[in-house]
Amino acid sequence: MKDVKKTEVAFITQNKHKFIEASGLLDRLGINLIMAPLNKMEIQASTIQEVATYAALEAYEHLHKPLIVEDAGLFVKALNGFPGVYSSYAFTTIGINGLIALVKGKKDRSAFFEAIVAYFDGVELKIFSGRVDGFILNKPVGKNGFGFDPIFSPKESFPKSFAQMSTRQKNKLSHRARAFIAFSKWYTNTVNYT
Ligand code: ITT
Repeated sequence: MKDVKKTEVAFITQNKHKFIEASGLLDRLGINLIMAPLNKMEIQASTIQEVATYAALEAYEHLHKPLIVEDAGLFVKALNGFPGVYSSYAFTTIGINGLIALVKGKKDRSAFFEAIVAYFDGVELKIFSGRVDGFILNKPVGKNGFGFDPIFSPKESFPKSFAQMSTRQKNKLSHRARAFIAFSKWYTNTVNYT
């Protein structure tokens, strides 16, 4: 018999858009994600892997339950990967228009989003990643999503931006969906439901 409680995993995030994207996806895969809006400890580090790992271990000290932390960033080739690990800070300071200004005149508009999902249950620490390649648009388009969605177009759907997609459409391509799908494959194969 399935123990339903064992399929519950807390998602430490204050970003409801991230939660909606991830929970919609995992729900269909049989995992019940619960939003836990704890203040995620974000260390200064040079990679999103380090940020997510540290935050997951730290969050467990407060929650004592299986949990996920996800850290994501937008990496722009012409800016040597900026904003990358500083994406949240860049979004709240220079914002979308500031990023457009930085890439103005650059021939190479390629960029990628990467998401790291860090799972920790007190014993096992597992890291999963997902990436989507695309381009920075000249101007914001679309009203859906969050963050840099209006200026990022995945190469599979160019020139449509993430902000012109429904959550379901974004989940077919996004860095977050890819990282969470990798997590769900491992989780459903590994965690003992009996
Ligand atoms: P939590 O730490 O509470 O989970 P956050 O919004 O701070 O939420 P991140 O640190 O993972 O999330 O993300 C850093 C920034 O990168 C985020 O604020 C957005 O501006 C941007 N970002 C991440 N994923 C994105 C996506 O799917 N679409 C657009 N922008 C995204």
